[in-house]
This record gives sequence, C-alpha cells and structure tokens, in this order.
Amino acid sequence: MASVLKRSSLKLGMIPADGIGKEVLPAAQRVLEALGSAIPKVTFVPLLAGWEEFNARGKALPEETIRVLKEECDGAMFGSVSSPSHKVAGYSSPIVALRKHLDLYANVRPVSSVPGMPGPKVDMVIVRENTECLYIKKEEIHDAPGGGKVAYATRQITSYASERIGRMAFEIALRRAEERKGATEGIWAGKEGKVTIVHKSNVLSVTDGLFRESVRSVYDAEQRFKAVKVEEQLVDSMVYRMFREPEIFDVAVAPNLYGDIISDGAAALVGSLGLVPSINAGDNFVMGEPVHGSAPDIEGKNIANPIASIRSASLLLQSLGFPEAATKINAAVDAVLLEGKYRTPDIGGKSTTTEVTDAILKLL
Ligand code: GGG
Repeated sequence: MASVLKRSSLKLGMIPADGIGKEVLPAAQRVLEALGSAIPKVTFVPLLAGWEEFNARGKALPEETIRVLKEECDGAMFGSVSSPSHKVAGYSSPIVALRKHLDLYANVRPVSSVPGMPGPKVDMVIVRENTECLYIKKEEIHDAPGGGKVAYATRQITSYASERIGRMAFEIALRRAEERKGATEGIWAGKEGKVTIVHKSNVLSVTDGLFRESVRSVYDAEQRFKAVKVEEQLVDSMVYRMFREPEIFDVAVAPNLYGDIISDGAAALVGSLGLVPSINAGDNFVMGEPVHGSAPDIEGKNIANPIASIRSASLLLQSLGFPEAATKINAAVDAVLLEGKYRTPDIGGKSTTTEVTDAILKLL
C-alpha cells in the first residue's frame, strides 16, 4: 500500500468530478479540516475531471490534474463520475484512467454492519484488482457474418497484477487478524485471518485460472501468510453465500469486474452504498473514493449521504500514517449512526448532507 511515512504537512488533490461527488467531497474536506492538530496542516488542491468537465472543455481527465497529483500531492480524494452508458467519441472514464496513471492497483473496500441499524452482521474487506480484467476497455464491433453485429471485449489477466493484488489481500488479512487479537467483540474477534479468492475458473479456466493460481502462488511462496486461511468461491456462489451468511467472509480478493459487482452487493447488506468507503491504493500513492456513483437523481438536493466519503477520508489518513485521526473520524461517524438522530434518506432518515456532516463535526 502507499507509504505510511508520517509527513509534516499534507497536500491533497480533491477531485469531486460529477453529481453528488460535488456535495460529498466538500463534506469530507470539512471533516479533515476539523481535525486540527490531530493531523499536519493540509493544503487542499481542487482538481478537474469527469463527464461534466469533458462536456465543458473537451477532456474528462485533464493532463494538469494528472501532473498535479503526480508531482505535488501526497494523496487525493475522488468523488463520483457519470460516464455515459453509450460510446462518446473522445470520452473515456476518468476514474479508470486515473487508477492506471497513478498505478493504483488495489481498490480496497471495507464493508461493515452499521451500529444501530438492522441487518446481518458483516465485517469484511473486498480487495478488488483495479487495473485490468475487462476494464482495459479493448472492445470492438463488427458486422456478423450471418447479419447483424458481433461485439468483442478483451479481458486481460496477468500473473503480475494478480500476484500483487493477492499479496495486498494477504497483508490486509494479517493486519486485521493482528488488530483483533485479544478483542472480545465483533464477528472476527480473536480469529485468524481468512482470504477468499473469487473467480469463475470452472468456465474461464484460462483467465480466471491464472488469477486464482497467481494469488495462490503468493500464498505458497511466503511463510508469513501461513497464519491466514485461504479458500475459494466461484463468483456466483460468492454472491449467494454473501447474502446468506456474510459473517463467514473476512477478506475477499477478486478480479476487477467481480470485485466491483460484489462490493455493491455487500453495500446492500449494510444498508446503503452511501456508507461504504474505499481507497485506491498503489505503492506510491493513495486516493480515497466513496464506492457509490454520481446519483444524478439526487444531485443538488443536499441529501446525499456524506458518510462513504468521510470514511474514505479516514482510510486515506490511515494509509498516510495517521491511524489515530482515522479512528477519531470513524468513532464520530459510528456515534452519529448509533444515535440515529441525523440520517440521510438512503438509510431511512430525513437529514441533509450538511446536517449529518455537522453532527459528525461536533464529535471531533
Ligand atoms: N465513486 C465511484 C463511482 O464514481 N462509481 C461510478 C463509476 O465508477 N462509474 C464508472 C464511470 O462512470 O466511469
């Protein structure tokens, strides 16, 4: 994961992009600002990207955004993007491109049940490979020999990318097991780590076969990982079991597309996509990002749930070497959820984005 060196000051790129990203990212910024001396002085650098930016100035991911992130920033936060569902000449998803430009090869998505809310007990982390699979976006369409059209998409799986995402998953499992040693509460209290490799190699025996074998090869090669249990699930049965008995999953590692899909499913288990954070992590850079999309239906209404973004800011701080500040944010969020007075409509409340953020700020 990104460097955990403590820094004396921080420069964070802020890329709200589209839709509710422009409402929830400022909420996360307010929380970071409220931490005061718990973290070094932060300079926030507003940066452009997104579908709206493409329509306004012709580039979904301006070169200046990439340059500033690479040359000037210690980390970043990304909001959400509204890529169209049809091909638009010259447009390509800026978040997919950013992950590649910055080599943010892991999308780490912790999903936990929410204090005070109904639902099953969940405490898992989905580790999604972030650079390849169908997201290399090599698609083509031709006239089909018998009439009509035929379209193809190339799916790329490399041993290199699969091994490094596997290593990240085993490291996270080791760290989680270490953190819960001696704990008495929680579904995983005191238990050893477990990594579930998600694939579909009974059908895609070459591509998913390589993913599965590469992740296993990392496990086989490193003695320290033997403290972690490893198992496998076909992606379809992963979805079934996740909904039937989510408590059995600790860390799940998956190729890009499966990881994207199962993490939205996992978000449904804990009440809302508006609660689930993520970080895009590489060896040299990290970018927080709520799992939810741009939600055009509620854009501009000040009712988007800011918690996924605020928790993503917490993950960012954790990765940058400020675990106490990260814990402080999480504790404030949990307390607000538990009290239940301020909740946005996605989790059954009537509060605004601003009210929920204010309630969290009061506890910092
Ligand atoms: N914050 C996650 C997000 O924006 N999800 C929507 C997404 O990634 N869509 C792909 C795209 O619009 O390019």
